[in-house]
Amino acid sequence: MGLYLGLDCSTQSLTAIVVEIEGHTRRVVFNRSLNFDRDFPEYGTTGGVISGADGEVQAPPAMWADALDRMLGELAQSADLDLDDLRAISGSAQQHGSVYLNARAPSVWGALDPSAHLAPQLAPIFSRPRSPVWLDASTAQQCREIEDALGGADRVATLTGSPACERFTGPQIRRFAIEQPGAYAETARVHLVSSFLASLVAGRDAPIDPGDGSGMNLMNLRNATWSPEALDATAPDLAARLPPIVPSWEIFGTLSPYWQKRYALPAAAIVPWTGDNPSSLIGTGIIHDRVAAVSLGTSDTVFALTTTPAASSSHVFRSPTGDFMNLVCFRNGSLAREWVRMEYGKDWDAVAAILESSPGNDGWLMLPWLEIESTPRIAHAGLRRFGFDRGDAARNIRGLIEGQMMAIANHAAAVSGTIDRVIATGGAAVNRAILQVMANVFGVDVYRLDVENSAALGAALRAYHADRLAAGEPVSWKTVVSGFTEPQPGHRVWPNPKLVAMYADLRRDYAILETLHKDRAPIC
Ligand code: ADP
Ligand code: XUL
Repeated sequence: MGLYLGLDCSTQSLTAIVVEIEGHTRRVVFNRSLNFDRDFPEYGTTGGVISGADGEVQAPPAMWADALDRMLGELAQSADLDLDDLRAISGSAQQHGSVYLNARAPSVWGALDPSAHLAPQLAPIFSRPRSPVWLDASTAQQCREIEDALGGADRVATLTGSPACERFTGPQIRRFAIEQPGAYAETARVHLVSSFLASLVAGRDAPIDPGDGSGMNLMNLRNATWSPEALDATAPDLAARLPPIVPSWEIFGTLSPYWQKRYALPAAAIVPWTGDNPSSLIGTGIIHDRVAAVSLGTSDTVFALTTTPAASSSHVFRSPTGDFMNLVCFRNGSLAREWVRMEYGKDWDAVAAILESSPGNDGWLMLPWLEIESTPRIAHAGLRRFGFDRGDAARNIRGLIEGQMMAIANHAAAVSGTIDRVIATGGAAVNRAILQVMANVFGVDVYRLDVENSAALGAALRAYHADRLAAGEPVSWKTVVSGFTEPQPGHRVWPNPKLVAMYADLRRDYAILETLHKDRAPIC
């Protein structure tokens, strides 16, 4: 019997999924989440992060380590599992965030005391106690400087897959190197959240995979190697501070002696971790043409697999299959939905009833930019309401959620030419009423999958894929995802043709408003 563990360290939580795969047996046998705010209140996060001045949004890397420790402890105590069968482990994490380590890190995580908690033992290794994460929007100036040095936004996009973006790792490293040169000099290694956690699991310095490496503005997208000119444009002596990039399926170590002794776990193979979106590509099984995934997590993203990157997509990443994936990311995702729900004192059932009661919001639109937005890039944060005011709960709720779905559908055209089906994932995908709006706005069937955390599932399936490859028994990606990601008829949400026609008109109006207002300040 083969067990494979996938971990996902997202913005708000850490999830672990174990799959059992042997012959025709394919099932999830462990699925648990720890929420950072609720389960680790001592770190003082809200939504998993700590917001500061000037658009800074950070998180303590020690919190992620603490969550990993607790999760592996819970896994080890799970009476239903024979963990001697655990063959391989992989993971994913929120993209772009960076962890800064001094030269002591390798000796510390190579000699951890298994009788003691992980996080306090890591205290000596950080050259920066907090990690900037993907919500950080403090690096506009560094983005401009990098683009100037490399010949403009289009050139950066062609080279690295994306124009210089505030949340991407390169601009974040540049700001740190310029503003805290002493601490940068102390930094021997810059990890992504994914490769940092992979290092903790393996007890050694982990590589970065091309999927998450392409969210940095530092990797040459075509050949998946560090781009010397991008590194030079970012910070001094950066090459020596970055881990190597290796193929997503190249096993680089085994579960470290710390975990083996602490929780009596076996020496399972460790497969490089990747970003949450690349991992979700596997966990949603969207390895076919004309299918897009929409992730309604802290961020909303829409993405699709491609063999040839689209020039129109705002981001092109490498996918864990070795191909490419086009992706568009919206910063105002679940937190904006959560805000409008709380602002008007509703629970999710009441929100669903409001969405169902008057689809199309009687033609009234809202640009749902509660916080600064990445798609489109806007100059000033703030909701823009057209035809109604702040006092009307139903119109505000519908306006915000319908606006989000119209934005996703409009920008999805840059990700995949024709979309026949959407797979919805992320925390808000449990809300059928939101998926109904999505189906009507897109005009195609929307499916939710049985396993909600597609990033953690993707990580477990990637562990299986790499393990079989290393054993000389490679399995196709189609085989890897089968039994876990087939859309189930009971989870199908189909569009209503009359509403599809109505939203087609509204989507055109929405696109016009978006263009007109992205550079203007809100008026109310
Ligand atoms: P991430 O992986 O980015 O940390 P998740 O994918 O776990 O986030 O999604 C968490 C979000 O899911 C919460 O912020 C919450 O707003 C949203 N959510 C949870 N349940 C519902 C629901 N029934 N309807 C809409 N949104 C929900
Ligand atoms: C993608 C992005 C977010 C994070 C957090 O570019 O910034 O989706 O990966 O989930």
